[in-house]
Amino acid sequence: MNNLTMGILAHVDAGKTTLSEAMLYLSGAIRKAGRVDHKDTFLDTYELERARGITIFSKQAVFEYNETRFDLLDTPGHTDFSPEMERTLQVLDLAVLMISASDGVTGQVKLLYKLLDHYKIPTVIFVNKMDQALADKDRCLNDIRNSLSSSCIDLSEGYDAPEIQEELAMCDEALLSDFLNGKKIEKEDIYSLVRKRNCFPILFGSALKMEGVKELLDLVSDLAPTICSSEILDSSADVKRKSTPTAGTSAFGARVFKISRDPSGNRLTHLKITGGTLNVRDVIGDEKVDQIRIYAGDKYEAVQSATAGMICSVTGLKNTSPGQGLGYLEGDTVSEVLQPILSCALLLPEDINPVTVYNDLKNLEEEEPMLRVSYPEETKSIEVRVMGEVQKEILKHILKTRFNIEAQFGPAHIVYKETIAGPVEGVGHFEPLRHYAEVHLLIEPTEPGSGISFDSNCSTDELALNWQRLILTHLAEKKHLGVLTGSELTDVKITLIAGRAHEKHTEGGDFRQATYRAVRQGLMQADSVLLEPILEYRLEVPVDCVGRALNDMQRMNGTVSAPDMEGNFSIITGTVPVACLGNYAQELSAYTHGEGRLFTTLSGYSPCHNTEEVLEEYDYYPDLDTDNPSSSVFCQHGAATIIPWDEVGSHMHIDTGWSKDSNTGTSTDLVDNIDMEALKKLQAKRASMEDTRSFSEKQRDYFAAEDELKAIFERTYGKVKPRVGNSKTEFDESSFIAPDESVRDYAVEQEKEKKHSNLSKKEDEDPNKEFLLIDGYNIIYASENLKALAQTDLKAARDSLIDILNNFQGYRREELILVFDAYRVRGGTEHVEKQGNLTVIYTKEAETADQYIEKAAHIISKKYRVKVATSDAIEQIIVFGSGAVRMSARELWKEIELTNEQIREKINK
Ligand SMILES: Nc1nc2c(ncn2[C@@H]2O[C@H](COP(=O)(O)OP(=O)(O)OP(=O)(O)O)[C@@H](O)[C@H]2O)c(=O)[nH]1
Ligand SMILES: [Mg+2]
Repeated sequence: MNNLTMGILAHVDAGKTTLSEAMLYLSGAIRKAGRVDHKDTFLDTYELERARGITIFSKQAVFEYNETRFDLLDTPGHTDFSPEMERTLQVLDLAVLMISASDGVTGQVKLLYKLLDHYKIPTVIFVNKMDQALADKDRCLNDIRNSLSSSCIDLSEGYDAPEIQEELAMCDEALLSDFLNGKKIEKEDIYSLVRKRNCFPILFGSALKMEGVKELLDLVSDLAPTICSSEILDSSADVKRKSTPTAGTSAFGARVFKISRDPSGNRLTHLKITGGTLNVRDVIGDEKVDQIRIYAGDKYEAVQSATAGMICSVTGLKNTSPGQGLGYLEGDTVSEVLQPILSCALLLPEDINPVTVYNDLKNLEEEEPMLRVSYPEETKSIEVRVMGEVQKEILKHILKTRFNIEAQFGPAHIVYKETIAGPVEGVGHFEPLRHYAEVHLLIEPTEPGSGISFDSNCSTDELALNWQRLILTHLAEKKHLGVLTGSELTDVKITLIAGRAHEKHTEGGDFRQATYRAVRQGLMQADSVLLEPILEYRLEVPVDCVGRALNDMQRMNGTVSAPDMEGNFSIITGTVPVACLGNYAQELSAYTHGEGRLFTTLSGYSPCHNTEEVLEEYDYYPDLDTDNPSSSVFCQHGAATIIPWDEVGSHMHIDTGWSKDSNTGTSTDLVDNIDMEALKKLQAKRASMEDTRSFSEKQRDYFAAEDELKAIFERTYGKVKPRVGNSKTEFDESSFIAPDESVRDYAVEQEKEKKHSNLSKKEDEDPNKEFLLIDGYNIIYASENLKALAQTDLKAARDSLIDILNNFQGYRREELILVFDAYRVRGGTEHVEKQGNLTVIYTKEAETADQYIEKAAHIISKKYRVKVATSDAIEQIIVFGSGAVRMSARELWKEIELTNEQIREKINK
């Protein structure tokens, strides 16, 4: 029996769920067809779906019809849930694109049509709601053929009529020549046209009245043998659709398309088996498959195994993610096209710890990866990406019901992107002692909306294939950030044009460093272009309001078509920046007294209409973004040295000979569309602004650069490994300052006991107690005075900090714990000193202060609130993950100053 995965896609409310219900009913899979309006459908099972009458989550069901087993996927039509819909596209063999006769071809339908093309999915069109009085078959047909493609052909009356035969023949050159030689076009020809996406049959009907549904079932089941056949067609479509089982192999392969949780909280990995068989207790990666479920609505049947072509949901896997390939598809990840264009801060009640919420949201992000949950240092509030208002409502509901969090959303911000205007060579070099990698990349702008692509054009004599592959993996594993605002880079092609490895010293992580740096170095030289999201709109207003509507759209930097008339309404179409449209729907409703209608769909990203303003607002300094450095690391006189991006060119070991004037690479006319003069001026201003930085900013920058080297190393090789005795750490040995000898004099046992009694004593005291863990050396080095002192007398600097903190402790409610690194001291042991009210801890050999802090924060945060003061960017993430809040060294110093002022004030009174 053939097994076909079929998805139903449409604009919101076109009748997808109703059609799914009708198919399940007619095939005998369910006894009674439910009604969306009666809140009793088989597939809209989630309480909010029933309440609102819309589908929010894609749902699956199985039915059999004419010797074919169908895995049916019903998808949400609301644009806020388009990412959920798009995820199903990764596994479809066939799509039913529904068009509501009353709405016609909407922007959303056009978007779906484009997506189906992107994923190369054979498609059948079903025009629904033909039972409604105003439904007009000819008008719909014209609309579809004009707006989508003339390969959309009406097969509702069969295919024998001469004009239909002609239309079909026009879909394929070979077929046309046969047709002109007198051949009649047969069913099989049509099936093969559909599979190759050269023809899109159209049927008409009413899902609600179950008219035309049987005809649709007949057509899709007739198509099944051709679509499921493993015969390779001459079309590129088959190459793209890797999710179709490969004939002749029994190797297991699967594509994950969705993660969700069942009502008991079990994590479900929804996947399509693309090859071989999956059995219960099979091991994927290093995880065991517990249960294999075949879902139908919210019910499921647990099975022992699932075979190629089937959709199933698996428990027991914790590390899967949508788009991931398993088995022979491992490493082959599908990335999504649609991305949220808005970002919102989550507003939480005061008594709720953002750390807990952050962790909950990270959990939720597995199910909706588009949320891109973040906790930016600057704003100190959780940010999520959202598609729109309805999704926000649903998120609020999920946070309340699943995690018992009452959250609100702050105002939405636009998600900008960046690209470049002309080709550029980016270079990166990473060579701390005993490491080596050099990478040269050609970065070229590509068509708007094309995203990022990667390629290699580098001789294997110069760089072995495995290193080349690694570089391509590193390019693909990260979202690269532009240098104007730190927004995501898009619409570029990055080609590896040269690279060098060292026979002995190159390690995998070295190429990661060199690659990331090469991208940023390239961007620093390029003319960057800020992109903003643009909507395609259709505005319907009463004729007497058209003047106002045209004015408004132009005022909002929109384009406008010449108005069309439809009855008493004027129709204007065009594009408008999302940032300008704001709440126009409300305004429209007011001035048209509720008669005007506005339809919008995301059309893509275009050069920003107010770049200068946005840059002012972002105030992003690429040089200060230490997580995304553009500099390179060279080995000079036996020491690692950071060379800034604008000087690295002459240091590189390879010269590719590439120059802006040589003819490689393509430019776009993006430059013409934006005010490059203004941009250049602004960039110059920003560059000069660095000299006007305040003292503390300069200090921050200075240390950021110094910390960078340490940070790189930790990012690349991880910090959990003990570092003493590991030869690879030698490069930063000189920069490490050994703690004073005298601190080792304490007896180990005594100290341990002290420390434990200290910590446990505190636990016994006040449950509202808070702890502040302080990374000692980081704080010393964030103060100009103490740093200078440390250079001549480290102990004096430490003592001075201890004094300052002791004073500070007297005015704080938190318990202060000051931690000093001792991990370089051979035979050094962990010990604790009590200095006044302050607890001072010296870490043991092979343990850094941040390792200690991480561990301690983890333990203490189970019971108490923990804050960590440090300036290490890496630590922030780790410590944060363990449930502690972080403050920077600068902030701690500010607080200390403030407290001192207060003390002075008190004394003076
Ligand atoms: N008159 C008429 N109404 C229909 C037909 N099909 C669906 N409807 C109605 O249209 C509304 C939306 O139907 P749904 O099946 O929920 O539409 P949907 O495409 O699944 O909607 P989303 O999942 O929210 O995108 C409901 O009120 C249905 O009863 C039809 O053929 N004729
Ligand atoms: Mg639905």
